Amino acid sequence: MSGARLLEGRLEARGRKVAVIAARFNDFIVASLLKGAQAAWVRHGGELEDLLVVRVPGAFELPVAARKLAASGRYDAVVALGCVIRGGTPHFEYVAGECAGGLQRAALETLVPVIFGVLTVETVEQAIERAATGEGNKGGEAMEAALEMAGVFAELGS
Ligand code: INI
Repeated sequence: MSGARLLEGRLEARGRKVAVIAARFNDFIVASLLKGAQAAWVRHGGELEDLLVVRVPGAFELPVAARKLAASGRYDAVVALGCVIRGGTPHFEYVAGECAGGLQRAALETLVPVIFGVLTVETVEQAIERAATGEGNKGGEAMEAALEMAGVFAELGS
């Protein structure tokens, strides 16, 4: 709509404080998501030394760690990375559902953007596709969502 005031977050890592939490479960996938997130951080001007990476056992533990980091007041955004494969567990609904709901609650309760970089897929093949190097890596997309939200919130102020 013409004339409307538009507020958008720029993809800029300089000066931003971001924490990444990465589940260790399915690490053969999550390690690639983490690489994608780190590459996006650097691509947008960040220094790797300025990025905090926290490891937790599995996707189920991501929300509590996200809540703690977000509530600390030290981060502009938190990125949660994990991988839940339906074929791999009868717990899929519990793990994936609680993880998604818990991450959203962490964001709403703290008003710090918490980004859902968790693959919830049917098969290992789908997970590999979404964690591949380069464009389409969901870890990279999650980092860009974090930077965009951090930028929007910086513009909105407190
Ligand atoms: N954790 C995952 O991150 N992905 C999975 O696919 C998964 N499966 O298959 O169960 C999984 N389970 C572990 C869970 O997240 C917790 O770490 C564990 O239950 C301890 O609380």
